[in-house]
Amino acid sequence: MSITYTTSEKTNHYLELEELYGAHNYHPLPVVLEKGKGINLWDVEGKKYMDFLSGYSAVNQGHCHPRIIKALQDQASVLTLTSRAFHNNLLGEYEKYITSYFGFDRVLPMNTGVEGGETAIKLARRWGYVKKGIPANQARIIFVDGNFWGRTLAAISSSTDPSSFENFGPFMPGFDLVPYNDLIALEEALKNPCVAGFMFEPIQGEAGVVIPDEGYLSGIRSLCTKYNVLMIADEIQTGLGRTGKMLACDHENVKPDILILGKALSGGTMPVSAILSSHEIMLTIKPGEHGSTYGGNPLACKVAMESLQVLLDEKLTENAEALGEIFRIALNKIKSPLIAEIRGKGLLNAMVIQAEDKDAAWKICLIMMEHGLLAKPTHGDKIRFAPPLVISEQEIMDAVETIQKSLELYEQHQ
Ligand code: IF1
Repeated sequence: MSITYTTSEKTNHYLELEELYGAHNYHPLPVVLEKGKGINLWDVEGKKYMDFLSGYSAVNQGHCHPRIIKALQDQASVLTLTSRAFHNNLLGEYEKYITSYFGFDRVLPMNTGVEGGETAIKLARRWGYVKKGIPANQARIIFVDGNFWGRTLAAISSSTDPSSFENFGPFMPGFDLVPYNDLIALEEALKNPCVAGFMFEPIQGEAGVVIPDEGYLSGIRSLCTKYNVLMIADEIQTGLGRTGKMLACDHENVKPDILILGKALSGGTMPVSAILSSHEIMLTIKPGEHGSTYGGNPLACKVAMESLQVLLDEKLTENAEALGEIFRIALNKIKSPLIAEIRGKGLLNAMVIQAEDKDAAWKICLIMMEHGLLAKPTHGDKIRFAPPLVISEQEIMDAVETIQKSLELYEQHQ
């Protein structure tokens, strides 16, 4: 079967430019977007879509949120970057704001999510040497199978996905893996006195929205405390309201030793990440020992404060929780042999597709695109549904109708 989608000359022009001049490190849907507002995107033909990817959860507050854009524009015309060679008038204010927002002592600002992860690992190693007493260069960090935390050499060194790491070696030493959702295996690994940290996603995103059993997060907390290992929660994708709590760790009321945030920290306007921790841990890094040209720049500080305040003022976490329930109930009512499973928390959801055709999920995404809904398959057979948290109940129901219709159309073509 071939799914036909029509791309006009205008769209083809943009596709061709990327085909000819860009690195081929992505395989996007053939849609060229030029405008966004709230949950909607528009392509260069003027066609309107519902965005069910949200820039991989960076646009929780909705595209071009007026308050975030205003903060960005206002600050952009006053001061954007000083470097950390000098102080700026917003860094301290932002540090106070974000630490009290999340209940941590201190913050270290970076830019991309993966830099947040790198920073967390450096900090855990440092803490391991100077506080836990791990012998020089022996520190180990434990990760879980199926983890995803970015594309740098360190990040791919912990990856179990060959498409992430193959032919990019040699890899970073000092990393170990345990199965996800397995506290017994974790305890075995933590017994090694050289372990400084355990880094994990409370819900695995890239792996296909994998939700651990209840008790996993609180189990991690107790084991990390028991073995004096830092609990490092990567909430870059799951944090900031996405799963129906401000942090996914809040589902089990646990507080990690190091919290990593990114993505929606800027509402999709610029790369802003941060790690939060205690005095004791954070102050093991001394002046000159870590940093970034753009980290903590005044523009990012302003935008991050506004992005966080919008989450609270518009009760987006509560909306994610309520509409996530409604969304999954409605999806579960769809009678389709193509659906193997629907799972998710809040507005981070996935539909697992079962079909002989291994490209079924991709083709269903193309049909949904034709009908005005943008979503992307992950790991072949899963479709992630993660709209901006500003979505309304009516829009959720419209989306479910489009999803249902698209599944039917795919079946009819078989
Ligand atoms: C790509 C998925 C999402 C992340 C977690 C750190 C980072 C990410 C939990 C790094 C990034 C992205 C990057 C994007 C695909 C993507 C993704 F499909 F892999 F699963 F979000 F859904 N920790 N996630 O999910 O953050 O450095 O990119 O700012 O194409 O690599 P970054």
